[in-house]
Amino acid sequence: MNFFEKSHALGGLFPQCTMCHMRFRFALVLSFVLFGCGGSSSTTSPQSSQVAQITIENMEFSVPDSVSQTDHIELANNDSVEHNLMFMDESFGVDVAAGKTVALPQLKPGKYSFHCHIHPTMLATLTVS
Ligand SMILES: [Cu+2]
Repeated sequence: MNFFEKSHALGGLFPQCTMCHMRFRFALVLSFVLFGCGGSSSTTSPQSSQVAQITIENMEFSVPDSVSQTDHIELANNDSVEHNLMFMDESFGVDVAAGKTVALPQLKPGKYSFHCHIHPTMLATLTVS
């Protein structure tokens, strides 16, 4: 496709015609604006939240180093016996059956010490930032 054919297809019969050029430029600007709008709407996506998992294996809690208050916190029991996670102040507690995973509520920043009330020697602390 040579220049004349390209101009003909995009703008009009006469590539030298200023009206054709203006129309072509207007179409370019219009499509840029439309694409621009589409792009900006996809960049305003909400903040992403991650999954932070506390695991239980061999009668021990394994806690992630840092958990954000926006994270979805899960408790996964990889043992073959039932466990539990209970805050030391007993404000929250949840049982987790063998091989199961349960969701925990989102937590405000702070340090949360907890234990398994079935096996009181299982102790851990979760830090939420
Ligand atoms: Cu336990």
